[in-house]
Amino acid sequence: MAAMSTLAILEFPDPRLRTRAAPVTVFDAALKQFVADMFETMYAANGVGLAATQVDVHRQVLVIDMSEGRNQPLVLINAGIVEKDGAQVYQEGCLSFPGLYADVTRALKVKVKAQDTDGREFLYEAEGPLAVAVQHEMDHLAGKVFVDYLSPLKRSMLLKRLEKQRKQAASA
Ligand code: GNR
Ligand code: NI
Repeated sequence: MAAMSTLAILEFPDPRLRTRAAPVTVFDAALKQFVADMFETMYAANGVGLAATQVDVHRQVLVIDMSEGRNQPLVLINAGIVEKDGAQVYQEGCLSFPGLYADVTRALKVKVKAQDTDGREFLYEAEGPLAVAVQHEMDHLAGKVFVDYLSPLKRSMLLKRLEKQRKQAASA
């Protein structure tokens, strides 16, 4: 395989984060290379997940690794939720909103149908934090971001904080 590289991550309010990803139809070496680059990018940024949308590739590819050892990579291609159950509140962050965190309510358990990099279909069940990550990444592929779930007041407070942090970073 060609050398891996890190990809640039789009940050809010980049309008490209609102793009809906199209299904993957070709399961070739270029797809495997892209998935490797997504993992490289996610690990370099200390993220637990990454959606292709965030690196400006509008195909239904997401990667997750929530393990302590950063050694349990999960890739879901063309993922669709087939079942969800319960509810949980979890404090979320996002690589496209550096430094921002907010509580979001999502399903506690999800069952998804997805494909691997060879196009083989499988079912994947997640619960708790892993289920949060799956839903967060699937949202990105639909052009949705976690602050969309907040009340207008909370969202505007959070986005003002992001602006302030950016100004401080720019003048430091
Ligand atoms: O790195 C990330 N951490 C995180 C924490 C709580 C809930 C969701 C996430 S996903 C995020 C990486 C990211 O932005 N993925 O899209
Ligand atoms: Ni995110």
